[in-house]
Amino acid sequence: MIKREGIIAVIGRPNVGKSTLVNAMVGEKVTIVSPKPQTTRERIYGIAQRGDTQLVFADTPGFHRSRNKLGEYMVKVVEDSVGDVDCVCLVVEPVANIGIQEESLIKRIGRMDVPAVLVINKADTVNPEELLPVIDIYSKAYNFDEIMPISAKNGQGVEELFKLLSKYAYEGQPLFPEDMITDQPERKLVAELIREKMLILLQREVPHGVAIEIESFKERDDGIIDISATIYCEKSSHKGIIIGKNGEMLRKIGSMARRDIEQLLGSKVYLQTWVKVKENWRDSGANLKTFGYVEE
Ligand SMILES: Nc1nc2c(ncn2[C@@H]2O[C@H](COP(=O)(O)OP(=O)(O)OP(=O)(O)O)[C@@H](O)[C@H]2O)c(=O)[nH]1
Ligand SMILES: [Mg+2]
Repeated sequence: MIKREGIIAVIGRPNVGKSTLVNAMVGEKVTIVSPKPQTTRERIYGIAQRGDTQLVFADTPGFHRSRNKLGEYMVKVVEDSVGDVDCVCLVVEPVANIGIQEESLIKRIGRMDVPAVLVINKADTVNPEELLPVIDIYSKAYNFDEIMPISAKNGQGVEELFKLLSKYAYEGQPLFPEDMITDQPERKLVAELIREKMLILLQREVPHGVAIEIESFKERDDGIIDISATIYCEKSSHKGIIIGKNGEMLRKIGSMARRDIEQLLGSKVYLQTWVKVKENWRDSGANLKTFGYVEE
């Protein structure tokens, strides 16, 4: 029985491992991960439970200097996510240097006067003694309530971090039903898995200019789920790259995504994908709205 609940905002520059951390807390993949910065575009709740405590982790887009309307939206999501939570986790790389993104986020945390935990992620990539100067520089920059090195990827320190964050939970009813792992609808998770494969397989700007719309999602009598998805990209040259020679790239994206979607839905999936161009949609307010990138 859940007796304690809390909301934890997970913030940081792009690519530090925020989504990897949220997935590790939940124990399932609720938010996509890729080696490219600016993977996450929205606030995504990952719901994690241990014992009598439910912690709702708000994954957020990486904080960066926005270059288009989508970027502005992403930055706004981060800024908004710091309000009204029980604790903020600032996730950083294990480097003894505070970048402008971190500086700006620390200022924001200071203004909100919310409990703040510094999470030094990717501890698996450095020697333990290399963490000391990182801890030192950050503890001089801000009075963090706790500082904790972890590896979200291999799980090191993740359970300890949950325990530590439980301190900021309150007695009360769970915010979400106990069997729920995310606030994201199935269609959205499916669209995100397709986008994840594109971030993994495609280079440079191409995957960043992609938005996915699920056109249909139907279960057949034999249990197979038919999904049809349209991939919108920003330029016709991008469309060619996404489809690839003889359709090879699109097939690869489709089959990688399908495997993950089948695992997510627990049934066989038939996935059809279409590619369309919507010129510079990332700078069009109307298009952002169509793709669901709107402020609540
Ligand atoms: N070695 C190592 N790599 C990690 C760790 N955590 C995450 N990564 C890798 O770092 C990359 C970025 O991870 P994400 O979880 O997508 O990072 P993010 O902060 O959510 O990125 P954005 O959504 O773009 O802001 C991926 O390639 C991860 O596999 C870690 O603890 N150790
Ligand atoms: Mg992310």
